[in-house]
Amino acid sequence: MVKSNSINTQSDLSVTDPEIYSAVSKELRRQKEHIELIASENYCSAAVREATGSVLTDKYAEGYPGKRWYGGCEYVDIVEKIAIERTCKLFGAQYANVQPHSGSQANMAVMMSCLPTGAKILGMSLAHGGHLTHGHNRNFSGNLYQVVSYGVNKQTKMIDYDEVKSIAEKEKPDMIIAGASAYSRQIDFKKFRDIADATGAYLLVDMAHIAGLIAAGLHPDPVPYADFIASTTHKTLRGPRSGFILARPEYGNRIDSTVFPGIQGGPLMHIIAAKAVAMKEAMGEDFIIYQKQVIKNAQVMADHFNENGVPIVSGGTDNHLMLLDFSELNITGKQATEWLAEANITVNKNAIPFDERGPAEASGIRIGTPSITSRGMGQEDVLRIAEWIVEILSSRQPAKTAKALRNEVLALCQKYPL
Ligand code: DSN
Repeated sequence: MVKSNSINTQSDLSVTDPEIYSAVSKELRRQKEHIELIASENYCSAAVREATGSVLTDKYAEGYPGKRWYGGCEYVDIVEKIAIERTCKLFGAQYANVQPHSGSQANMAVMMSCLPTGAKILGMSLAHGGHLTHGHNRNFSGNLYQVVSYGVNKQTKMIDYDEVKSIAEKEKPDMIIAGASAYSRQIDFKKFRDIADATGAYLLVDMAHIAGLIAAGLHPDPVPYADFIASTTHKTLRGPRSGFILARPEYGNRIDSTVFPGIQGGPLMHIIAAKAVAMKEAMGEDFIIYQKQVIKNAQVMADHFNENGVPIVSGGTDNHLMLLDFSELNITGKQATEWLAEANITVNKNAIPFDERGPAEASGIRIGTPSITSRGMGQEDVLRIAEWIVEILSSRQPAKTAKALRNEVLALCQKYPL
């Protein structure tokens, strides 16, 4: 018999907390019945999810394997050591810290490990595809540091490395950040390294979006060039929602002490276990096949948009995402997001480089293929999705057209169950 003061570990969420159970169930149904095109999302495996729901959530383990502030860490030590070893092996790195709770915390730990307050950072501007943590004025990075930004070339909409170099020569930043959240072209990390060397800056690569492509050898590798690499684990890498850091080994101690006790307390050991599982999955042949299909699917969609009056920023994609450019169309990103939602197609509005609209309306949407590819969709399926999107965006009555297409979307979702 369960004593009244003991926790029932067998409890069913639907019984213990029907309100939360109901919201979780509805989210599962939403995921099953919608085509997910948010470029930063993915579906992790059942094994990754099992680890995130494991008893490791109960364990405090401040410190690092073998050097904890709490007793009883013998099993979580095994988990964290495996996670570190696998992360290093997967990316060919010599040092990894798997404790950051997110990509933002990973970036914060890197910057705070080597930059004094007031140092200067040079990152890609958010308006051109960068990230909040690369120097936005409402983020810690923009508050703690002096910020200078680079963007994309007005004609090509690609990073202009000569321009990055001339900004770096003029501004002499202490750190250059390479990496983006809405940029569809390969990033040349060697060129960034050369610029950092010529100007005496650290090079931080934020590979959050493309970590899975890099792990599969389908995007140039930042490891030989970067001083530090920060990443999330849940985008193309298809792990749990979290982050990690790679660095040259000489920076390891500084990073470790900045993550804990510098900016975080107890690590989330259940999530670290799930990261270890995801790294193992990413070492398999299937993972490479998956990532190839992610890129192929993105290129099929981009070609269809380009050929049917909805241009892609920079003309195409080399990775898992693309930005649709509405600057010459009479629609906004906000409208498109709402219309597509009527067809159970989920995207996010996104500013495009040199956008004349504000970010709340935006002149584009960002589309990514990691999630639909995880469902098993191939080129024919994604072409159909691109056709639906064009049909909706070019309709005189977009919301009505979208609603009329919803049953076809549902049928495709049913064909590829989660
Ligand atoms: N919010 C993520 C994205 O959507 O790209 C970046 O952190």
